[in-house]
Amino acid sequence: MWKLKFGEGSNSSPWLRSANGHVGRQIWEFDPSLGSPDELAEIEKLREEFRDHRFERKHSSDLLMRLQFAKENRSTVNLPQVKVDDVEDITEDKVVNTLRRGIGFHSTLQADDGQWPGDYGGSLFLLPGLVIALSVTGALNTAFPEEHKREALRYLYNHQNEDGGWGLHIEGPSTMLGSVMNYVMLRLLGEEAEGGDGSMEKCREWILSHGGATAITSWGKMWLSVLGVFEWSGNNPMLPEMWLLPYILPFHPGRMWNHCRMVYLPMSYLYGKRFVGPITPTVLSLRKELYTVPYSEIDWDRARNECAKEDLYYPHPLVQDMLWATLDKVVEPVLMRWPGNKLRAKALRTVMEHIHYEDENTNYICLGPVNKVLNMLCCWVEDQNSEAFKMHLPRIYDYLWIAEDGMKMMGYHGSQLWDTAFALQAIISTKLGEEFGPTLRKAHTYLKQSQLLHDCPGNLEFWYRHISKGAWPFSTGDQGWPVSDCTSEGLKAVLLLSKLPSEIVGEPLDAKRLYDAVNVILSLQNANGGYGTYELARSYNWLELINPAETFGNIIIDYPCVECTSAAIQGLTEFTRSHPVHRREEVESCIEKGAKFIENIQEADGSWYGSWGVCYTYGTWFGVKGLVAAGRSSNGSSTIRKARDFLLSKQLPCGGWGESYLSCQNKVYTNLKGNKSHVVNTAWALMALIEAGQAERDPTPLHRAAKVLINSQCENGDFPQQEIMGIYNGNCTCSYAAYRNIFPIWALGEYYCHVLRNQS
Ligand code: LAN
Repeated sequence: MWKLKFGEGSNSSPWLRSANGHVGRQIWEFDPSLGSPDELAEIEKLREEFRDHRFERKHSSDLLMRLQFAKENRSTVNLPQVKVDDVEDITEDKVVNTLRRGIGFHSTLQADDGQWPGDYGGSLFLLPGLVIALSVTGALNTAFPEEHKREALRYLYNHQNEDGGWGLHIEGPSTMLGSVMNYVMLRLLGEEAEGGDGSMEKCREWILSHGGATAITSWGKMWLSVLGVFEWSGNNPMLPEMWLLPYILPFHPGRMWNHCRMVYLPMSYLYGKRFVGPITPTVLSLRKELYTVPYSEIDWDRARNECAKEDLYYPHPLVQDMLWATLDKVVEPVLMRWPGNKLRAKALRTVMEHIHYEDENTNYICLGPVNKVLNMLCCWVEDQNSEAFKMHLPRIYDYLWIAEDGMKMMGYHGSQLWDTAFALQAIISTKLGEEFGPTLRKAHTYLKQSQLLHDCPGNLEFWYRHISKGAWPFSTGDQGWPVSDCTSEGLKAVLLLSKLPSEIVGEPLDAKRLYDAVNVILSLQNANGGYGTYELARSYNWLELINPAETFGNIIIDYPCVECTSAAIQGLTEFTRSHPVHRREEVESCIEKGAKFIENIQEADGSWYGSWGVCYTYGTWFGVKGLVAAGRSSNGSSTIRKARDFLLSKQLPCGGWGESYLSCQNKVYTNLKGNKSHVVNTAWALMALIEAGQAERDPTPLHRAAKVLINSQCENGDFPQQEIMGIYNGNCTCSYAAYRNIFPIWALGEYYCHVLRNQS
């Protein structure tokens, strides 16, 4: 049976390293000796249910983890489920009962190290990259024993669309990237071209009828080239020499968004080396299976700029195509020959230095799933027996997650810190926190143990790194990348805890460490007042012109967004309440500049566009919350009134809100199919309306929203998993498995304290 383990796990490896005792590490292990026949049958049932409904319900409900925890941790709350028939039925008792059951249940999902583990899957282009890398390095069979393979296959077949292809993510329509990558992965895992009960053939038909694999996006071209089923000459140049250019140039890679920079870093190494894995019979066969014309007749120069229309989210502007053509025809030939190749060798050494720096400073977890796998491959290409490659291998499992739909690769190696900071705020908002002392105390410990205490080593400028000391990461201390809003949410959470009795929640964080967090937040404000994700915006918006990734928008620089700016304002205002004098002027001016930025980016209809969650309900919750924290109110500010009217105009007849990920893609508010409501959107909208002063105006819409949340709660205190709610780069989604618990609790907590209790 599969078991979720924490810390080192049971197969500890001499190559596995941690700076804080592996706090927050979550990995699934298979142990054939575990599981009674009943338990195994129960799991099988969950899997079958998923498979039977896979076309209607694309999102798994993280049931394997929940089953495991249900066996291990008993909830201390034992209350009957409540339902309300109409809004007059809502009483304080019923809300408190719902909250106690909700928190009681959510507490059972907390790991011993204090964080909330969970599924962070959803994107479908990640696992194939890992399988390709493992396959070319010859590590596939050892890294993926039978059970892993079986779960990977289960996942793939569960998420194949009815038309035979795969999307970019679990809810998306078929794309060339998703289809080709997942098809190739199935073949590498041993599936025959005619296997899978017709599934393989159906996928091939999809691929061939949409132009064949030459129409895959640039990232796919790179992966296929590594595997040997695409020619490097069919790729646009990714010059490692970019890293040798002077930093003053606006397009220097050191100025790019860290996720973009860290992905193109190893890609430029593989491109610069023209690395190709061993040409196996499967590779030769794939060359025949994936194209509409014989491999030897493919026009690779044309292929450089081909892209299926299904994949096109950010089409290349003409100047970009001209740029790539020049680099390809003029610059690259010089760098491939003497004396240009001397420069190439130097550039490759520099790139490798940066790769090792990233690996070392993240304990081989790396910034994200894409650069993790690419860095691992580069370490192997540099030296097949390298220690670096061995250090990478055990960290693969940090990214793999098992649920009833199979084994997936996650978009990060978890959202541990993020979920913990939110869960704490949710529980504390209910004013029932003290009943859940042990939960709060453990989570508090997690926050303390995960704060980053040092900057990265060496000259930060040389490594293009911002300061880290005092920041919180998104996941674990070992991963170690500071994130602006994680720092703000972490700071808010520890400040709220510091107001509760320390006998219950543990000692508060040292003031010195709060100051360090504040220092990080102050340092991350851009000149326009806004906040991006990890770093300052280091270049201009127009640089997006050279974004070569057709499937992702806004990747070139670290764009400021409403969420991160609002979080910074909230963190700082909370801080000034308890520490009114520390760097007072800077803090005040930072808050004011942040608020102005938020006002400036409000949409004409009163909403805000959320970049990292779906979408206008998420953005608007942050927009309103940030402005209210900065002292604006609905009486004084038309901005907030407009936001309130916007949200009210989107409330569904049932009283809830349900927003589709398509909102983000199309930048138009879009209801979920069938105008269904969603507990997470409903919670965000309810909280935003409460902040916006709706209770004093007319509480009826709030009662109606609360009714939806109360009635959605399941018998065991859980809430249902509905459509996917995480988003990135405009076009791809990811799962936040804990949101369905956290946000209904939080919203009902606010509703209970600020609407119901105020009324009576
Ligand atoms: C994340 C995950 C965390 C997330 C929040 C902190 C929630 C957000 O408020 C700020 C942005 C951030 C840090 C974020 C940015 C984009 C990420 C890293 C991801 C959504 C997880 C995966 C995604 C990453 C870019 C995926 C790899 C693909 C590329 C296009 C490089």
